[in-house]
Amino acid sequence: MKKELISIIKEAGKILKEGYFAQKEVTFKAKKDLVTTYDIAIENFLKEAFSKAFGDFNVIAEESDNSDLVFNNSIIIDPIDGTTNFVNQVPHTCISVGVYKNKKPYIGIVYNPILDELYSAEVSKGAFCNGNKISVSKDENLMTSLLSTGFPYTSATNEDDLNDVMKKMKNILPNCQDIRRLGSAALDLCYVARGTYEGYYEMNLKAWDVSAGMIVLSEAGGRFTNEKGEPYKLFRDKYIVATNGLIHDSLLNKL
Ligand code: LIP
Repeated sequence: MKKELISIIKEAGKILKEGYFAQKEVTFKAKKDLVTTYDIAIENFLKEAFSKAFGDFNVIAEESDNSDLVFNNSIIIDPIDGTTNFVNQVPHTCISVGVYKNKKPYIGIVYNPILDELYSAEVSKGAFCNGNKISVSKDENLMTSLLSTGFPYTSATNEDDLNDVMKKMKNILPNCQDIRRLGSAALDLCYVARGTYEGYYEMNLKAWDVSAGMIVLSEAGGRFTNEKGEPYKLFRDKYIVATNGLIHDSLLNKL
């Protein structure tokens, strides 16, 4: 299944790459939440190809009405993760596809066609970037850790969320090497998986933002939980905290 998934996602990557350099029609789903005709085109392409190739799975996708779908044997798609980057030609943008069997992680693929980086993982078979095995960093010290985070779209409308972002930043920034905000949760998880970042945290993510990156990260030896240190659950948890495992408790303590 993994090989076939990758070849379909690479085809979809051509649409993303074409759109990245083209004039785009942008509409707003919420005050800060963008969508383009390319998000829809990639999603439709993937849904059609996956339904044909993998009939035993339903497809839960960011731009679709998923209300009558049950999460079980499911392919969870984000056609463009990092849409704001895509619109502004910041090359940190990707297609994210997570496959779940009986609600359990199975295969994760994250593809950035602009930088030509394809992250892939199948449970118990390791994590890879462009076919080369990747693993998390060995840094045990929060103070020398490069971290990443993201800011929720609700920062424009929900003062509690905004205050929580600022509070956590104030607790963590003085106690780590530095913090990045590159704008794609799927890629942020892969950057922890490949050892670029020691850790990453963010609130209000949706299942399609993290469904694939979580599988890549755990196959690379990383750990992810909610902010209380409990196993992170798709469709439930407000916060994801993802690390190399070694700094996990220190990061949770500061959050
Ligand atoms: C986005 C992310 C980004 C995060 C936003 C949003 P989209 O996904 O991956 O890093 O901060 O909250 O979820 O909307 O570009 O698919």
